[in-house]
Amino acid sequence: MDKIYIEDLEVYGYHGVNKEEKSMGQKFLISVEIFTNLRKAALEDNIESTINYAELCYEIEEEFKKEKYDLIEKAAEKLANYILLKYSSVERIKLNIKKPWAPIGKPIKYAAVEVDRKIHKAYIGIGSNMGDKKKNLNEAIEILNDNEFIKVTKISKFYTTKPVGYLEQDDFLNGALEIETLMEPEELVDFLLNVEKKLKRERIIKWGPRTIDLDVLLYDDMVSSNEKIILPHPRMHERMFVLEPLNDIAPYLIHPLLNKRIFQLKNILEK
Ligand code: PH2
Ligand code: MG
Ligand code: MG
Repeated sequence: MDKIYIEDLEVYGYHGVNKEEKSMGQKFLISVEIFTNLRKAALEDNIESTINYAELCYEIEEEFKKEKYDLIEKAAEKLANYILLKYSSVERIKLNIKKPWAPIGKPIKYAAVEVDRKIHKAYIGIGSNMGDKKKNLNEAIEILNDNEFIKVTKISKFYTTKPVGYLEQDDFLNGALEIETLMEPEELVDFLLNVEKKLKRERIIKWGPRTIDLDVLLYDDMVSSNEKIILPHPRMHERMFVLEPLNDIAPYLIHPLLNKRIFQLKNILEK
């Protein structure tokens, strides 16, 4: 992958645990490695087709000085997120912050942190079978979009579906979403649980009625089986109420374990 580098941009800032660091400030050195495709800019020789590193330096300085944090970890995370969200052409960023004057009473060249971040693409199954179902789905989508670390990039049609599993309940309205997110899978699950709570979902019967259900179906091409999240969703390929809406927004997406595209899984299940 192509990259743009900025090395050791000097910025005077006020991050630090000690109160003198916050009042007097000190020198920081900020480096970024920006993973982005440079071919278009190279072919066109046009500054509009790339990220202007001069502008970027000014933006980094301004963003870095906006707040005072205790930790350079926090400052690095904030800056990396800011750049990823601002520039959609950035696929990944490594951002390094050095503190050459770190007041630790020992001679060091510098103390530093580096974060390595990228935007992830995930697919979410949404469903509701209580109250105003359509309103519940739309409210959930709005809450997702309002989160600074999530952008809803595609929304499927909504489908009325018969309950699967526990049958003594009302029909569902189901859909699927594509999102871009800076959250890690576990964070995303926690966040979705909170949205469910906010929309007053009560977990009484397993697979029973719910105002809103938000399930992570796929996250990049990650395969995982940790306690908090199983990826891909272990039952997604058996459920038409998942595959039908997902097929609207990502028919050619490949299920990383079954090695089949969504439209193929849907065809198999229809037979
Ligand atoms: N969700 C379930 C169980 N059964 N049936 C339909 N039709 N739609 C759902 O979203 C659904 C279900 C558990 O999450
Ligand atoms: Mg579910
Ligand atoms: Mg669920």
